[in-house]
Amino acid sequence: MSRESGEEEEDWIGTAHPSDPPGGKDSNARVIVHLDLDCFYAQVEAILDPTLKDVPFAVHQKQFVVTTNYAARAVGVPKTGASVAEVRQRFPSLRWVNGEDLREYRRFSRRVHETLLRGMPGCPVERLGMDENFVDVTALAQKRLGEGGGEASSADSSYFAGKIFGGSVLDPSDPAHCRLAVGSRIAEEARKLVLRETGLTSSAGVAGNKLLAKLVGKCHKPDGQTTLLPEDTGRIMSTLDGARSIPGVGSSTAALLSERGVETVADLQGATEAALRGPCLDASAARRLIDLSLGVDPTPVRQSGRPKTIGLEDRFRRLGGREECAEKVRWLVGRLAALVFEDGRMPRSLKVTVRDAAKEEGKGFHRESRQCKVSPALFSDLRTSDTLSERSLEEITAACMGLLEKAVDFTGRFHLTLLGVAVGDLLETAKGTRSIAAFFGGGGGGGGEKRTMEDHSGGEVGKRRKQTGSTGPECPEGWDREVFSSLPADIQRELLESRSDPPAPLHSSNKSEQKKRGPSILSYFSKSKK
Ligand code: TTP
Ligand code: MG
Repeated sequence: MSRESGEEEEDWIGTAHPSDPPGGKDSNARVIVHLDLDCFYAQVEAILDPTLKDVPFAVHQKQFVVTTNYAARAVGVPKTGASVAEVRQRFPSLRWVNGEDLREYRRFSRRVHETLLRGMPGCPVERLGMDENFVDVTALAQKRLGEGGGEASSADSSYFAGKIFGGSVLDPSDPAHCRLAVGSRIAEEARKLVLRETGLTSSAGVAGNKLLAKLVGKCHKPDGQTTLLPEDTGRIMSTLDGARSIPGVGSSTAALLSERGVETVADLQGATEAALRGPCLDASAARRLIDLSLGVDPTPVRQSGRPKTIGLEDRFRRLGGREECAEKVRWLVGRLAALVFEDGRMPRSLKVTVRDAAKEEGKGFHRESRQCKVSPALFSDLRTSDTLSERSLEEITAACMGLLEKAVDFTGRFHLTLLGVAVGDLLETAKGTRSIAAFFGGGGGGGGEKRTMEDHSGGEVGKRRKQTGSTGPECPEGWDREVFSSLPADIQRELLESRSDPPAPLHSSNKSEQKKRGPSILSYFSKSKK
């Protein structure tokens, strides 16, 4: 199954920010909405092919089911994870759609995020994976309460949009109840807006923090929403069993907890910071874990910016050997190229992630990453298309294999079940909004085509851009003339003024060498080995 990196269950443990309020001081004054799209990939597929509407079908990637629509779930088809062969055998008349091309999913995902941003001005919107968003609607709810939404304070439970967790009732004299009641109406408006703008239904949870909003949102799916009143926090937490069922506790954290004898949410609730502290788990992480098990989550909704890395990974039962790995890496790099082109920034580092089951042996998931600096010149093909030339593909694949060999001993015992490639250290191109294509191909004076995050036309991918020459200064000896001449004149001059540093190597994992050089813009001009 291939998913974009970062989509996988994340450990939230590390995401608390030093400036966040300390654990234990959860604020029930907040109103947080968690919005999750219903059977996301399946809904997108049914929009693209209306003959799928209301017909039971499954979306698969290779031999695994990644999601099924609700018509299929109603007849017992599992939601995700089952093998295609097994499901085919049990449900011979089920329709199938290949979900390996993620482009449309990403496009819809972006549109949903942008719709929420536009529709709820002043509310931070944080995107989590492809189909989830948190929205902090506290200020909006407060404003509405002050503006006549104060009607909530004289209303009954029917004022709530959707359901209230556990059938609890509104106490109109409780300000937290009134805020959440108004929040439930805002959540309903948000869901209607997303449906109108994108055609996608969603489900929502409304609560005083992110953790609780995410948990309660699962209660009425699809196309439903649920609000959690603060006094029901203990009740909802007691519905969880294994520690891993706490949103934010990923597989590695669960493995660390298990080493300390903590298996369930109840175990964690009864644990002390001192008992949890140890290798890979410091005091603040221990505190945070205990807080999460009690439904306490002070982390703010952070407005999502552009991702820090772009990557994708693929899973397998087993990868045979070096050659097979190289083939997979090559395939991943080819797909990564389209994402980089679409994003528009210039990568300056390359990362490979691997999961080696041979190193697990009861120690939980073993993921390892290796990374190195690269010259953006490696990706210069993407100035005109979303596809790398054979030579660039080979070079990037070779760089990835160099990294992979640092993590995997191909001469010894290994059992690879996951491979991922990603690029990072992404440099915004001129003026911050122009694509890599425009940067390289836009010509003198900065007149290249503009692409911004608002641009979500699927037709962008693969679109060719005109390349015009520059009338700027002469390209210095040893620099990539083609790249240099296609830059705006002001940037050419800037480069010439700062050219005391030698250009960086094409790709190097020598940290001291990189440190000396720093992320100089000159490093773009190291000549590729083509
Ligand atoms: P989910 O939100 O977990 O599932 P869903 O949206 O399909 O269904 P639900 O109505 O229960 O929310 O995941 C979002 C998408 O991510 C899903 O449509 C397909 C993809 N996905 C994978 O590719 N691999 C996986 O293992 C899972 C769980 C999801
Ligand atoms: Mg979903």
